[in-house]
Amino acid sequence: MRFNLGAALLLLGASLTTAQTVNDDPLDILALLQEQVKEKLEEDALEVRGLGGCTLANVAIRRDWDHLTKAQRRNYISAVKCLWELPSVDPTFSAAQNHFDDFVAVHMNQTNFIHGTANFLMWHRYLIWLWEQKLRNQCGYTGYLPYWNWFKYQDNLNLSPLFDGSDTSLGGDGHFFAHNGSVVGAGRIWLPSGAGGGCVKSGPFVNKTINIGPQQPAMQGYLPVYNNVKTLNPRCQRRDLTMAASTSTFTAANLLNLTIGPASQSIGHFQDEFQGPYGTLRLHGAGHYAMGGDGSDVFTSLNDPAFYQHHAMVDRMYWIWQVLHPSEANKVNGTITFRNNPPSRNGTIEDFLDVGKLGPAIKIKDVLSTMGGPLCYIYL
Ligand SMILES: [Cu+2]
Repeated sequence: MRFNLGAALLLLGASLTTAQTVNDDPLDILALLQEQVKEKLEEDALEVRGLGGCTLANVAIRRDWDHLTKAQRRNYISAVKCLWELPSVDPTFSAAQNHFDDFVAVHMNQTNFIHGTANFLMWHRYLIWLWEQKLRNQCGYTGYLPYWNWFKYQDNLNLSPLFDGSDTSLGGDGHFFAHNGSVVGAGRIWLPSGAGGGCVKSGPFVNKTINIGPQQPAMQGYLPVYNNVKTLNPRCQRRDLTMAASTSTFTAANLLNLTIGPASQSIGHFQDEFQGPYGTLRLHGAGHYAMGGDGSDVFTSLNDPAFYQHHAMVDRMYWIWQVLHPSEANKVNGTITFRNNPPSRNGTIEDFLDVGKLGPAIKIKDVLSTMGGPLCYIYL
């Protein structure tokens, strides 16, 4: 990464002035960023924030999956299973067999209006918050949404407590399925196959049936059915843990660029770099393609339950960036269609986030702060 890291770090002052380099462990950099964020939040706490009475004393804390106890992981897993037992709430989703499927269907319907758009970060923030609320309010989950820390185990995801296939993971790799890798980055990047690609072999969801999609899986040989939310396609959930995506992308250079480097200078730069300029692979995409299989489908990646841990990490990066860049934190950039295709108007903070029957449509400006409006959480 060729940018002046020293200069970027000087701007931040305090705990990041000991210049980090692209050769450092990204976990160490993340710890310093987190420390910086904590200091800023404590300074800000002296001011009146938001209307919801959210303070550092009562804020919910979202944690690394690896830092949950096994009992907490089991609690989360059983709440996810509970969501499959709840009925679908939208009769127009005739393929949805349960409430888990509703989330897949809402995302599928919205795909072209929530990716490569002004609302990408906020729409996904709101969706995963609703997921967290449902797990807590309807399914007995007592914690908050755990995230997948991308910067650990990226060289061997099989060792990650999230993907190790144990009964306290979200399932392991898929059975071997011979295929010719994945095509990503607008068709310009080929990722070689991992050791999986078939049905998830082990873990708590091994007998789970998914019902919607696939529509556009990046994994070769996994044929889309070009369906919609009305086409029932019951099948197993597939995964192909793909270290070619995680090792190459979950790097110190990408982390620094996004949080304090050139890509951090404006919301436009930040979100474009996060999703990957046309024909590139960056952090958001890498999580999806590292999961492979169902998780690699831009329309229906929510069929992989680890979608929510991936997007919690996306949201954590957004949150870190917002706290560190307050002059840009409340802005949006871009239009309301996927990479402005077809051409459309600019998005604004007055735009509504449409999540169908999963929850009320609320305005972007109401989710810009994780401690104002209806939201009240931070990451640790
Ligand atoms: Cu999405």
